Amino acid sequence: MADVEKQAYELAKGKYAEHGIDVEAAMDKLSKKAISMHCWQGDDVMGFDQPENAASGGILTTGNYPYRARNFKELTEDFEKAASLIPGKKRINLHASYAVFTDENPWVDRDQIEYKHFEPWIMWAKKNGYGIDFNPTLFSHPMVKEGLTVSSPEKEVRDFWIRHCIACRKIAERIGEEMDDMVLNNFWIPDGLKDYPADRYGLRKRLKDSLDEIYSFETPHVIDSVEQKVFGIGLEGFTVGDQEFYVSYAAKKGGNIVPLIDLGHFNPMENVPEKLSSLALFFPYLALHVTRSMHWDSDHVTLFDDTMRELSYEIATIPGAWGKSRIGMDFFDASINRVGAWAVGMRTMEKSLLYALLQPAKEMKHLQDTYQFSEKMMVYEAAKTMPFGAVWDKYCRRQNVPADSDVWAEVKKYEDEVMSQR
Ligand code: RNT
Ligand code: ZN
Repeated sequence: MADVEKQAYELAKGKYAEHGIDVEAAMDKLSKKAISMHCWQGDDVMGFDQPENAASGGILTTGNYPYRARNFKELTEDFEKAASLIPGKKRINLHASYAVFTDENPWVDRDQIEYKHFEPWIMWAKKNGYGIDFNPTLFSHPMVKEGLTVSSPEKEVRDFWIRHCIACRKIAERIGEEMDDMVLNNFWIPDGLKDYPADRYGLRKRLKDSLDEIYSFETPHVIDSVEQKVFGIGLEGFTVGDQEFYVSYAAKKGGNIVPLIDLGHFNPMENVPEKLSSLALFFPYLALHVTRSMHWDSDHVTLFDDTMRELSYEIATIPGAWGKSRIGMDFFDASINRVGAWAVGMRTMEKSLLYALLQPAKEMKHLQDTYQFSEKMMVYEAAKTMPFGAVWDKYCRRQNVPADSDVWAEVKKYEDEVMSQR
């Protein structure tokens, strides 16, 4: 079997070389690019800080698969198991709701959290060689009033969330200092209304004023991203932070504030990968939430589909995009084994990037620029049946992770031995 695999790889390598594509260089490049793996797939976005903590406030997780992680120990052990099945470098994407409370550092509300509440995560990430990204949590909390946080008409509500966001920027900055790294600190603010608004402007003005307060101090170790959305669950009538708002806000503010693009946050007919080339011309970073939306922002586990291939093609071919993209995953499915969900979704990202690095991009660009559109179409089509699978298998083997067909056996074993004991 190993011989067959070896031969398949050598043949594939030769076939790609005929098109001037170096598979070794592609694998090497990919192995150095970190992908941010979101902590929240492991526990259905519940976090550790609220007693009634099922996700709410514009966000929802569905499914009843057993054995979700319930605390820091279980979540980190599941994360490590999943990471052992995924090739490439990893970061961990944390939400503020995952503060670790102990006897020495008892529970505080979200507007009072500090770096010390995340210290266990930092120690653990350092031990495992993961970078860290961060997110304030403006949902699943009683201070989300009628779907509003920093744009609320109530000053008390706005101030609570402004304090939370400021606390999070300070925590992210400290994490960056401790890790000697740039931390992506992403704001998804769910604010919206269920029905048609009577006053859109007022809500947006309050969002802007609150953000100005939140971003009023410098954080040199942080990339601040702002994530728009078309609508939230139960907030279908109006979204305060839409694309125009955040792209304008980030552009006007400058510095390290950038819009974050979530693949599930646009109208279904929009081509989301297409947006990257426009943003790349104007912003220092390309911040991404990679997910699979089905009919709406359903956050299904990412699979190797057209959208993933196109997104990756953009990242691999837009000048500078490989380096300045900050790729984070954002799916959460509670109806399947969560370690398996992480493994498949993250592997899909790696697989799509490898596929993109092996495309005859130079050849196709030349054909486009010389108006040879028939040939370009045919090269594009022919590239689809290149022996990509053999290169992907090789990459997995080199990275000491199982091939696609062996992932489930590993997950099932872990489910039987560890998860089912909970
Ligand atoms: C919600 C946004 C947001 C969240 C995470 C948990 O629609 O996509 O990014 O999924 O922050
Ligand atoms: Zn998102």
